Amino acid sequence: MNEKIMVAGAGKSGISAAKLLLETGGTVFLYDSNEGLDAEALLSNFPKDAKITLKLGELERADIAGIQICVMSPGIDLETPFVRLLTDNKVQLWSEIELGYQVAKGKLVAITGTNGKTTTTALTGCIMKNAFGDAFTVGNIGLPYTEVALKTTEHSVTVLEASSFQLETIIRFHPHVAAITNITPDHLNRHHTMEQYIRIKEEICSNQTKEDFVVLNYDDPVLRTFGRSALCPSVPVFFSSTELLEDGYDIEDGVICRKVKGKAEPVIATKELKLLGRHNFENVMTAVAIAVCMEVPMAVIQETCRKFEAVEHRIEFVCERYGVKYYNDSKGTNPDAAIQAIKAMPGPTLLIGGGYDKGSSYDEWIEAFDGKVRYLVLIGQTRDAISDCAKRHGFTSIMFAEDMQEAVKVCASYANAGDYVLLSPACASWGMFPNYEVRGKVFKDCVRAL
Ligand code: UMA
Repeated sequence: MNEKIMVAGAGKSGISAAKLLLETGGTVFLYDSNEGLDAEALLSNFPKDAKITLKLGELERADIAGIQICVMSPGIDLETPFVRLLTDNKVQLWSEIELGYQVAKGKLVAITGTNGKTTTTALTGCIMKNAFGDAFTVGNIGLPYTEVALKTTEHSVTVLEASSFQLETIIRFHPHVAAITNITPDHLNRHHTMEQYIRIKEEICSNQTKEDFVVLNYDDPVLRTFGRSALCPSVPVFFSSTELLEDGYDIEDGVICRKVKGKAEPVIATKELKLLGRHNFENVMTAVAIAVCMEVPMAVIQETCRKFEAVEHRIEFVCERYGVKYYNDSKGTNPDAAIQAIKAMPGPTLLIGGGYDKGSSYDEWIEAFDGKVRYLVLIGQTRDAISDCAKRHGFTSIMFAEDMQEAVKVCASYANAGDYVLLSPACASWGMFPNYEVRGKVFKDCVRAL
């Protein structure tokens, strides 16, 4: 890449992309619309003599003279005026994962979907590491693809979590195995319509051929139709947690099975897994299906699934105290995610909820309690709104706490042996914590101090 390439956005993706371009002999024009950023701190990421120029604030036509490619950070909306300026001037937009793909070697697995993609990516990454050794886990999960692309060899396997933002500007990006876990409404403020959001998710297979595979959720009508249509360019592999399939992956009498022409090969019993809940069994089926497509021996798949623990802050088991099991689901920052967590609890639960007000409706979450929640302990700005909503649904076992420490103490004193305590707030953490990670860590510290 010995031409001058623009990189838009100076966050994680932009810095990694710029470093990669410089290392491959390119010249970089790094741009960020936020003029409040510290230019010196940003430039300290690169060697002093690096061929890089930085511009913060408004992008002008003169800035992009001679530029033909712009590597986009995922957080940049394509309708932003500076992006229009680029496309009006025939600058080709490359997703950061497109740049990673064009430089990386070896085989690529890419996973997208509205929910479950991080857990599926983490589990698939572990399976690939155990099977092939030379494996990387990258993408929306937190480590940009461009950060590792130059370290890959033709023997490497890279497992990438792809968000709709990253898929919007791919060109040649071509995973050998792709997966779409499910599609439900999300990010519609950026993609506008469900049709558009679905189209972008399905882009993950756009460069695949009949030599490739796409793992799809049979229970999702959109994905079932897609897999069976001429629009799907690769071989579809279905999984279902609700129906028995002739071919694919399903759950028979609590055992995840691989089905070939109706014949079942047991893979793993769901009770052997450390992950809880039907949605997690779907994530495991997706990872197993991907691994089989990648020709990983079944024994390696089974062993890895058995040992795999939840991703931090997603229905993460913390510890057991006096017969009570504590789970941290601080990533349950919206009612949909919190519904999955409460459904996953196997018995009576004391639930800690509440936080920053995003204007969500809590009705479906309260309905999902389904007789399982013994006490609801509320913290944060939304506690009155949630309490009012719960009462409207006839749920009155509610207590308020001033902070996390008090909430954990209340739960510990009201819980009986055999109960579960779950932090799954259905709200963002802001107001009480800087982010959901800190909220989850504080919860775990309070629990471990009991
Ligand atoms: N920026 C502009 N102009 C704009 C918008 C943003 O210049 O119009 C600049 C900002 O000023 C900032 C930079 O772009 O300096 C931020 O870029 P970014 O938002 O793309 O963030 P990164 O740090 O590069 O992180 C991104 C992903 N962020 C988003 O998609 C919003 C991370 O996913 C991902 O882990 C990381 O790349 C590595 O691949 C986060 C996320 O929230 C976790 N993802 C969404 C989700 O999971 O729902 C999609």
